[in-house]
Amino acid sequence: MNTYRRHSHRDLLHRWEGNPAITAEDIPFAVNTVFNGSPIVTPEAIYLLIRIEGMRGHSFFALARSTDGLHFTVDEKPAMLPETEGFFALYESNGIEDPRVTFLEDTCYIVYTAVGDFGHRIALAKTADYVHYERLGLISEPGNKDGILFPRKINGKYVRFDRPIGKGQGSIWISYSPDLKYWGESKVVIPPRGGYWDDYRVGASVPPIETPEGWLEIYHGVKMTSAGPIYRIGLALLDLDNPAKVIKRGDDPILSPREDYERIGDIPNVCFACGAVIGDNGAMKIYYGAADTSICIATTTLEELMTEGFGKT
Ligand code: BMA
Repeated sequence: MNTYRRHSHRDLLHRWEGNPAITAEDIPFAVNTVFNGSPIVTPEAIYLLIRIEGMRGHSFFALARSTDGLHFTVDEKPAMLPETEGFFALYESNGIEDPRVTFLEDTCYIVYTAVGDFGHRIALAKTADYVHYERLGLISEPGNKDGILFPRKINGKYVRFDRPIGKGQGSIWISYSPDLKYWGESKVVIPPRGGYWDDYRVGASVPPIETPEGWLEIYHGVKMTSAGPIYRIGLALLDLDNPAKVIKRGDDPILSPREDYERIGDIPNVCFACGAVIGDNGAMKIYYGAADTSICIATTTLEELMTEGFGKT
């Protein structure tokens, strides 16, 4: 049993009182919803690369700008639209979703989900100015999403998490690459747990955070109920040299849908993180999509996650 008692007496994370931080009303053009944003931290600003679902139903990305990581202004024009010509067009015909940003060897990479008539694929892009995005490749076949790059090579190889679907179930897998193009040595790392809050599907949410004790992965877990899925946020700690090895996993979620903005929306009962910002003192802001309808912020510290997020066991 975890020992923490917060806000609702049930969540470790602290919801920002200004939630929801970004809604469709904050987008300077007509959109259906905005959710699932990933932060880009530079010396000048904290940007959020956000997923917007347009009126037609296809998603794309826009850049939101901030100086405090809390109050954002969204650019007048989208930052990255689904490709309509060339190789990517066929695989992005239904949109691009859920960007996850990782700085790796001084390059800002974005792993996102390309959605086409053949299904969901993981794609890789990079940006130098956060306004222009260069596609590097589609790095999985269909049936895969929640791709995330580790922020450094491990044992000389690039490392990623992803979430292929097998037998209807979704587990977090790891793969390795010499060049960010060809991936292999794939194996399952974090499967769903029978009967738990994450018993149906799990996926990596926030790019792994390096701590002295291991890679901290903030992931999402789905429980399927008779009223539909519930998306919650939880923790796992992985070995620094061998991130395929789970050191421990929190028994309880650290954030569950409880507020109206998490309960009510296009997809109810969703807290779905895509990134976090960590200050020098370990203060954290976790950005999460709420009910696939807005972007919200939850705060904590690295110490709080490490000392209380895994319970007593
Ligand atoms: C996941 C992704 C997310 C979405 C979530 C909840 O599978 O598609 O984009 O926020 O479902 O609907």
